[in-house]
Amino acid sequence: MRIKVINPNTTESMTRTIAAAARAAAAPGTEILAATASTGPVSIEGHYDEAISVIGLLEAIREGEQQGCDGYVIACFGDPGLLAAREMTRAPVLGIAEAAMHAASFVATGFSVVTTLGRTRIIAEHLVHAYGMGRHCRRVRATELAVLELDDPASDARRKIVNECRRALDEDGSGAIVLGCGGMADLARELTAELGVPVIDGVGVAVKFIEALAGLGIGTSKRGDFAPPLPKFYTGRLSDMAFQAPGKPSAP
Ligand code: 5HY
Repeated sequence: MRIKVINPNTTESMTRTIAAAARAAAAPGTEILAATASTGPVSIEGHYDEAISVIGLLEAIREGEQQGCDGYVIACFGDPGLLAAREMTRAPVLGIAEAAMHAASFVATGFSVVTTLGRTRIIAEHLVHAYGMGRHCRRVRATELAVLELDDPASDARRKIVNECRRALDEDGSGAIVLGCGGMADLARELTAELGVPVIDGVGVAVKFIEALAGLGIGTSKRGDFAPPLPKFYTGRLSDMAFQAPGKPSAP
């Protein structure tokens, strides 16, 4: 099985962190292809960054279709471009936020999300409700860390994340923690041991969910809004983004 794990920001060191978490979770027969967006923001911290990041994400999905991928992980906690990506492929596509929230709902009556900036907290709250997780998620918390501080040993990021997790367990009535950034993927196992509760990273969970879905032959439905994009011309800087269905011309 071949699963493509895509970091929609353009920071290679974060892709390495994400890829390591994906490979640690993958079964022996699963190949992980890790990709960094070829264009877009170095970190995704808001709606504008997310919108711009989708182009690089969809280009990576398009490449993955040529690579014969059996599933895709969008390794950014905003799950940018998730629905557009699902239009492009018959393979399962999971975002790390949706995957992590579902996993947390299986193992605890309530969970808290610990993410980066306050504005990301608000975006994650939108996702909680979009995914129907309102009765499971007790609170979304911000550490006020910038995404790129996660890669900076001088930022004291780990301590700030642990402290916010402890506040969540003490104050929110939560039994599990969801790590709200792809750049935190390397912390899940050690924080689970340190805090004594499930601390869930969506990268590893998404890999295992895709192994399950693809292993059962369950792919993305091609009916309704996940049907392939309609053939049409695209103009300007994105003229090469016209969707090319396998074996069909991209424009009428
Ligand atoms: C992420 N941003 O997972 C999100 C999360 C965040 O560049 N990778 C990013 O903190 O906004």
